[in-house]
Amino acid sequence: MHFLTLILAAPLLFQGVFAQTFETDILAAKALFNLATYTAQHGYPSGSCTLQNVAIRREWGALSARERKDYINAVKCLASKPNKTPASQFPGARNRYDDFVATHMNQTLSIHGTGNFIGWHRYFTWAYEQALRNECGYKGYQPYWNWAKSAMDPLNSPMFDGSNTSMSGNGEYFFGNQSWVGIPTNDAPDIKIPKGTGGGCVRTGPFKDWQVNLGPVAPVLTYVEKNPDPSGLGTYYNPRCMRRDISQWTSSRWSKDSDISSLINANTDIYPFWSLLQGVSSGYMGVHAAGHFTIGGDPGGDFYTSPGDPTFFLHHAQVDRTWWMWQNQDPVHRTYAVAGTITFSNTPPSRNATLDDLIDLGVNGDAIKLRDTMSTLAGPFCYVYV
Ligand SMILES: [Cu+2]
Repeated sequence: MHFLTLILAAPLLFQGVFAQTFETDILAAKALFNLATYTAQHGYPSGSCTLQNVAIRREWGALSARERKDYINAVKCLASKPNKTPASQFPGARNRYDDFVATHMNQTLSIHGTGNFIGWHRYFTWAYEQALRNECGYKGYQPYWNWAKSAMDPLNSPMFDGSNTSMSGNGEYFFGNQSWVGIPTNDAPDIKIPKGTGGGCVRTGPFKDWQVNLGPVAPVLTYVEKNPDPSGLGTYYNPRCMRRDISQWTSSRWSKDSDISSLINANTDIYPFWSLLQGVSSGYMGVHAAGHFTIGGDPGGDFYTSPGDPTFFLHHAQVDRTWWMWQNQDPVHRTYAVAGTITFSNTPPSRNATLDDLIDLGVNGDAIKLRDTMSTLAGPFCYVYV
């Protein structure tokens, strides 16, 4: 598709209720337009990736039923292939999907609340997309979950409605002994998310028999036992069902269209954008945290093990899209902007992250520099969002 056609057609690619995502749709179209202008003036940042051959990542609800099934089948295929992670490191990693969970668990404290947070997760999500394509014959690209589309009613959205073209639905109702989930922790809650209508095993949709093998390390559900690994790193084989407690309470407060657009529009410097995007502070949840806690459960709500729920990658594609939209409102000044240090929330205090810092995905990808993750048209990447 020619690039200008793409810009003009972009609004038509959004199915569902247009008004729910109007402001961010405009920001995404503007990002594409600015990127076209930028590359026309400055040339392409890498030789081989152009806006004529670029991959286009689309929203889950905008994919056809066939396309969604192809994606689902590729995810299941990955979970049926042998792992590459050595048993000496992660004895519980039993398949190729677990390799991605293990990589994230291994590095949790050096890739969150850090300067490499958004770049690391961009590269991680891309490496997962490549594994689906190269190892499981998937022909599409990584879809994203636009939180705004489902913010008011996630349980009836194409993502979570439990149909055979969804990413499976809520967990079964399970009361347990818990009436709320504490964020950031149950012991020291800044926000208390009231219990939803799930909390038990996911028993609808394509992932109703999905087996979680690793973790939990930091379970938000008090009735889910921690992984038996005495090191606390959650590496032992711990097969269990996937649980969710999908939270409309969370999504309707913090991941609406206006929450995303104001994050982008109100923060022209990288530091506040990066900081507000991510986490939790004084009763406020950034869109990144809000997406994770809209899904909740085990492993979805676990800081370390969250990639064990396959919606992780659709969520992080939208985190990446949010960054991409922010970058490309002003590509000249924002593409290579970095904020943050190299330790989680700068604890213990550490130096600032730099573009020369290495990002390593273990068995899932070569080490590259943070610089190489900054443009979706350079480094290993060649994609845009609509
Ligand atoms: Cu993460």
